[in-house]
Amino acid sequence: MADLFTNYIDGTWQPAASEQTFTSTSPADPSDVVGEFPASGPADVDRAVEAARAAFPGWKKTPAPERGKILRRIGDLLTERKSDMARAMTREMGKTVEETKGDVQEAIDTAYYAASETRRLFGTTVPSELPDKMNMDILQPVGVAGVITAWNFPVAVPTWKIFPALAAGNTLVFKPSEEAPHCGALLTEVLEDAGVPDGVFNLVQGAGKVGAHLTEHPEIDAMAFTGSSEVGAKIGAACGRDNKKCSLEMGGKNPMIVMEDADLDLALEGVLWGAFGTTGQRCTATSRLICHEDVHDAFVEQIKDAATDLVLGDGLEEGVDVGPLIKQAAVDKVEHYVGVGQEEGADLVLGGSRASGDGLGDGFFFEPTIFTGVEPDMTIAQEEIFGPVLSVFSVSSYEEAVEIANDTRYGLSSSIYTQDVTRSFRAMQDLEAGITYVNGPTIGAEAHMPFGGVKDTGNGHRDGGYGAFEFWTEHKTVYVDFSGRLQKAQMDNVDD
Ligand code: UN1
Repeated sequence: MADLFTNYIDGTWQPAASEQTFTSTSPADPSDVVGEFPASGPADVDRAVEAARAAFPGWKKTPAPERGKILRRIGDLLTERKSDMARAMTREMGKTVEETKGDVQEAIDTAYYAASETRRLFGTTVPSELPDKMNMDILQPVGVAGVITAWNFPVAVPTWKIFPALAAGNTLVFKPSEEAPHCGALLTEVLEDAGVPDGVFNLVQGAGKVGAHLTEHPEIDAMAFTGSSEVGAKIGAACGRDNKKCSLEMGGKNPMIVMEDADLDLALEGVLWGAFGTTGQRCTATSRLICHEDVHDAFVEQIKDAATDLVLGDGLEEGVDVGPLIKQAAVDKVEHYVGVGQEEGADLVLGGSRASGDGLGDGFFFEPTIFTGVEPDMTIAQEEIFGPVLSVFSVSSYEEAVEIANDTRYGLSSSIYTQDVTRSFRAMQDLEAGITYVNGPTIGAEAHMPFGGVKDTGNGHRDGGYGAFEFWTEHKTVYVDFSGRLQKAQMDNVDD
């Protein structure tokens, strides 16, 4: 019998009202059943939102540093449970244990960071234009929020939203990806055990329709989402219609530029990690390599050799570099793009197929794949593949490299390898992306820095660090008049 998991609403673990469930299995071995999870419906969402609404006034009133104490306990518990959680995460979503440990560590860093911010939720005081009057701008929570996240960073990315939101005094309903419900449950247990008050944080498992109902619920004030641009656009449209605050973190087609003066050994390590780490299933994955023609051929050979040596397998096993894709549909999608790449005339120089063989069983493994001769108008140059596929371009100048780098609807991360300080500073300004790495790959976000993208990747908000607090707070402007008389701004004290 598979383990049976429940939702967490108002401090109580409870099944879906319908008592329906869905199954989560391991992508490395689809016959390994992780558990049965509640296939929630509108009734469950309604209960969770009601609980969050009821808990909001008390949580808002709780002094922020008291909220911070709970966040610190969350960080402590995550630290204690890091290894066990990492193994459970790898089992459910596939990336290597080293990576899932990093994922939990990102959550730990975010917990302590958010806790420290609870003593620094600075407002401002500003001189009034009138005498005996004081102006202030104080920060208040937004209210009751929905959080919907993807499965690829099943603990870190939810916490980028949840921890700052809680620190700032918001109450939440969390719907994790239906591909990683166990990870969502484990995170919720940590919050419960750390003493987050009943109703302040609620977990509702299920598929996209749960998210849609949450988004459209009239008692929801804000939505924070990480996932595909298609789903994000729908959430954004619904929030726009209902005047809800909305933060969207979506796709990427992240370029790494390697100039002729780059340290190629360093760039090699970077491109392997950027393109094939997490099996390419990151919104920050290095999916385009834009290489100067002087080093292109030699560098591509180096990448091919090194990528051939990457060990595919169950992420729970020692020595494995690349885990499986998340599900059969992901294999189909990557295969589709490999076919389109070939039809459109790119050269498949490595991989391109589902991997099977020794120790791989029925897992959704895919060979590290490289295309050269990619042109900007090709599909594999433009669309997010979310798999271990690297599209390589050859360019003759920095200007051409930047033009290609920017020629996409997305704008999440970007990178340049060069030893030239002038060129690297130009790239920081020229690359149209929310994040630019110099001499590092397109992945490697730190918890206290804003994270997010421009163009179709986002809608102007940031996760992570102080960027997240800008989303999770509202400005309250306060005027205190101690003159004892009616003073009229714009009319008193103004020369004719
Ligand atoms: C994502 O792919 O959704 O910097 C986030 C990074 C990771 C986060 C990726 N820490 O790439």
